[in-house]
Amino acid sequence: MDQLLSVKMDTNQADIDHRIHDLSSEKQSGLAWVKNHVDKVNQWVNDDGFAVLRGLNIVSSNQFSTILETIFGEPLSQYVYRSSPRTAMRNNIYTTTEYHCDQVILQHNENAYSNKWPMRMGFFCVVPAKSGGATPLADSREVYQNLPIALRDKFEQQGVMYVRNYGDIDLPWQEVFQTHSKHEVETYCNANGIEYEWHDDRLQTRQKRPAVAKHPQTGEKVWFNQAHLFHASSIDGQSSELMRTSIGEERLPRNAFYGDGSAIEDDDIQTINQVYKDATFSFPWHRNDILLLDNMLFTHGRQAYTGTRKVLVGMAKIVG
Ligand SMILES: O=C(O)CCC(=O)C(=O)O
Repeated sequence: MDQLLSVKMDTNQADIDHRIHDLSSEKQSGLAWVKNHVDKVNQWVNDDGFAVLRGLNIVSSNQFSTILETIFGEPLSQYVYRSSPRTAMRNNIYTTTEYHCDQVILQHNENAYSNKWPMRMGFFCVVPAKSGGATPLADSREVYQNLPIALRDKFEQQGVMYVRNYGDIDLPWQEVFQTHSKHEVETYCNANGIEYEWHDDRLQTRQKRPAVAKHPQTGEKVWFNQAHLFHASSIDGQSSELMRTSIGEERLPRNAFYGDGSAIEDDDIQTINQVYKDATFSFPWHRNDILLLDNMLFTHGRQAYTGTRKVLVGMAKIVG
């Protein structure tokens, strides 16, 4: 156990303000400041679960990349088994998920559907949206604590089975696995506990993962899965019902079941989404803000927005 135990539930405005570090009066470049304060910045993230560095002088995504590597060490270099469209920039930096601006991205811990995930994430606001477009956060311990116990227990006992069908609707397998070789896909799946089935050029994968994890430093339980994001009922608006009836639950681009393959009720997903909603808080992005995140303690998402918005992301400290 360590200092993270001091983070309390129900994050309020004062807690958020306390984690926004205004560095605009610093005379050095952003990179020089970070190089001189690596321990302090890591301590902020360790103590508080996230930190916003505001007002640093950063001029490029390359500088952001170096800043992130200076703080967190070796970055994730190739984002394999991804679940959303994003563009790779230089030096291990990616755009955040490129969904249409009118779409909300539900809260999630990055890669919580996988057996490998980054412990640390860094977001960099190049251009804030005209309106909306925050990256809301929620405490995964709070989500775990606030779920109805019977539902939580069922998930905890069963785990989650993620079923993905790659192709026309969702990302093609070549993009998800970052290769055009079926053999390489199979090698990745075999090494990572993913079952796979080819139907000519179409691929279906299944992976069973726990729904709850223990934070390696604090020992606290966190709700750590993406059942609500993968579940058929989460497909956008009216298309949900149409796709479920026309394609069938098994062939949807993505879906989530209990670990034994049985269905998760729509109402239970709604309950989970409500608990996330109640735990979610946000701060408005300023140009050049850097958000540093413990990906197991806090989920992130995205509000809908207007205007041109550009937020980049890098990941590090891969575990699993
Ligand atoms: O654009 C953002 O702020 C976050 C998007 C997101 O959830 C992601 O890329 O995983």
